[in-house]
Amino acid sequence: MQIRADDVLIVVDVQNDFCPGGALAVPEGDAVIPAILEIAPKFEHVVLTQDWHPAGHGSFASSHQGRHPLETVTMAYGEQTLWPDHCVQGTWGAELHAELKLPQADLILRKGLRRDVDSYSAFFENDRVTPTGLEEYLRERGLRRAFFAGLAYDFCVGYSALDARRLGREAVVLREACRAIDARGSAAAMERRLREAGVVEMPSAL
Ligand code: VGL
Ligand code: ZN
Repeated sequence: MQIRADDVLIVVDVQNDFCPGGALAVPEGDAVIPAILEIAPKFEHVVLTQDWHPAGHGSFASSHQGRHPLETVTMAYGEQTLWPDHCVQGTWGAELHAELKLPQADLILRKGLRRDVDSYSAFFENDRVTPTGLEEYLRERGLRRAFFAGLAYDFCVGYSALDARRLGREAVVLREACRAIDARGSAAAMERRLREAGVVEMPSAL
């Protein structure tokens, strides 16, 4: 696929906590890094996202008495999966992985800042209506097709790509530059949703 000047690569949540040794380690999470470093130079525009929660965030199982990671709770906006404490603002786990050297990136977008609303998608919080500002940013800068890589395929990458389609964008997931948490079949479920939404899946080789 020919990359154009108005394409953007969105690198989702390649942070210490999602890599081996982190609080919410995605299997082989760090394996996305060489793949991303290989494809990023083909893009004129790169945006990085960073899961960035306050301590005591509502998506943490520890914030709900007697509840455990991967259980679900009902929040004001609907069902929310619970996670171990992760990507707490200012901690090592929240830092972008040191090997993800992308100094050319246009923007680092932080999400999940509000205690009572999680944000998987880079575009909207989990209430599906509160914007993160990314759509406005891309529009103002004239960026159109969105390519996705990073962590985790079945959560933040997948929901970001679904929202890009919902916003009328072409969306491409670079599958080999992603890894999944795959809790209870979530990777296969996301693959189906992406296909139904018209998201294109490609290997990372562009
Ligand atoms: C993510 C679960 C909780 C992700 C973030 O980046 O996919 N997953 N927070
Ligand atoms: Zn999170």
